[in-house]
Amino acid sequence: MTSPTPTREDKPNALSQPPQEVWPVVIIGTGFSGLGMAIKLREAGIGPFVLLERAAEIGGTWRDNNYPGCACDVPSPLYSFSFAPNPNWTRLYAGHDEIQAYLVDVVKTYGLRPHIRFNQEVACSRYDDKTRLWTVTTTSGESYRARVVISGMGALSDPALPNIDSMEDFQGERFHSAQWNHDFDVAGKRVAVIGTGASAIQFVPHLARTAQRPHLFQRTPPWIVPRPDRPISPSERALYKRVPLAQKALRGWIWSNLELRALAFTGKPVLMKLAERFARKHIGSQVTDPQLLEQVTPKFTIGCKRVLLSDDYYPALMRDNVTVVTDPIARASTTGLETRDGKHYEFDAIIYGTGFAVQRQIPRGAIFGRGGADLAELWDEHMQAYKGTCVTGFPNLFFLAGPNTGLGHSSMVYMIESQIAYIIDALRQMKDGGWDSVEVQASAQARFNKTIAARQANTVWATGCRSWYLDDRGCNTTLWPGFTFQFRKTTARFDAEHYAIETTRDPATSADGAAEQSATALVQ
Ligand code: N01
Repeated sequence: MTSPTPTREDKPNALSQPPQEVWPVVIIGTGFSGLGMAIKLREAGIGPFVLLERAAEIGGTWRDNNYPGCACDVPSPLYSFSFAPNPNWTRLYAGHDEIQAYLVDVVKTYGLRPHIRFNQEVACSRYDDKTRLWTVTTTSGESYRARVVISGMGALSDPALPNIDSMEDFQGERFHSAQWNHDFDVAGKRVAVIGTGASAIQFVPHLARTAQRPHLFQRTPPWIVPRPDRPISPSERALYKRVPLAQKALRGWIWSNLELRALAFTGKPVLMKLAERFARKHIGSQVTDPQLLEQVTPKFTIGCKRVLLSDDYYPALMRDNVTVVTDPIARASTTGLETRDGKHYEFDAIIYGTGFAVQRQIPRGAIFGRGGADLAELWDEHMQAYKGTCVTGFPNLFFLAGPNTGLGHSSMVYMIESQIAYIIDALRQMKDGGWDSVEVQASAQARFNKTIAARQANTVWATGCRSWYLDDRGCNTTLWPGFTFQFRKTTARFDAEHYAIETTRDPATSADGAAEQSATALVQ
């Protein structure tokens, strides 16, 4: 990785210490979001800040998802920070180990470790209207007072487990793909996999090679297209090291190509017909068994759920030792799973590839804003924010990868960087203006979400399939319905005119003596 201003990792500095026990900024999480935010705060001279990490290591979803075969389905020159290119990727689509190593390297290069408090799982964040400060408490009982809280918790952090009758009776091994039990040797074992999403299609080929007779319980077959992966040769890597512009050009080329897909996803779902023909050809070329072909050919519009990339999934299903089960699971027993048609299957282990609790990512009692409002209650109907970043009633709270910032066609890191720039501009304006708090106006948030909802109506995600993109009411609360450059444009400047602003000079503050606290500067 190359960085313009590398700093020593181990050297604590002033920015890692809180002044007067109030942190100007607390960041939650150390995945791409939290780390990128911290780097840009440093560059802007805003802080001190602290990053709270629930685990003992950095990495977020890329730390947790380390199942066999885990890799990124976005090319790595784009699935990395624009300001920290990595000339050392060994493949176009990097595997888990390389991505996690990249993030560890970013932490080292930018000297972030002294800013991180590990094993600090945030239990509750509460805003105090009088002091205009947040108090963030962790499950270990520590608390951090802060002027600004930035959530980098992400949407794909908490596994979703299926609600299957009597599952607790099963005596074998059970785990979710994001909590892979590496101590459990699958070799020669009878293994059930529940789910056939992005994660499952990556680890099933491994199980097909190692386990005795994997059974794949499929509810809906996904659309899968070829994965145009390739090694990046040593000479190509040397070129990227010597001429960073060459890798930048590759990044730009990948970005533009992926961006074209947004047209089909969001404007003209009819264009998806071409993609569907391509995917059908892929299935047909790899699945020669007519019964399996029928089982794995999707019946919904391609793109309605995430389009997956794989060259080794269908060949894995074609193996004699692998069985695809499409009868719904009725219940579990002490020794296995029973399907609705009355068949019973015995297993040594059940592996959940059932995805994440995206729609219920903020539990009740976790975030309290102005007047003690509980964000989870507010989001009961629909998760929504302004520009995926701020929520009315929750001053000085910023979300990275928040509602409607997800993508079906390109790199989340690009979206995260857009939000980071927006937040940095917000904090700069707060600092320059001597503002205590910024809170998005309800009218601006409502207008923004009305536009988003209208645009969702024409997207491929609204063509009738069930996916985690939609909430219980069928509202798409997760994806950005447009090009990524449009999101960048909308977040290019912090539009203070759409925010309610409170300053230290407000009588309400000084009257009760809170002005002293509120003077916590957003700068060292
Ligand atoms: O989860 P999923 P995932 N009984 O939600 C099935 C990202 N990601 O962990 O389709 C039976 O995609 C469910 O069936 P159905 C990416 O954004 C990125 O695989 O709902 N089955 C489905 O088959 C992705 O979208 C990379 O009918 C049940 C599967 O479980 C997201 O993570 C790599 C069930 C869940 O699929 C999540 O992917 C991997 C039940 N009760 C993941 N409940 C990259 O490369 C659910 N299912 C960047």
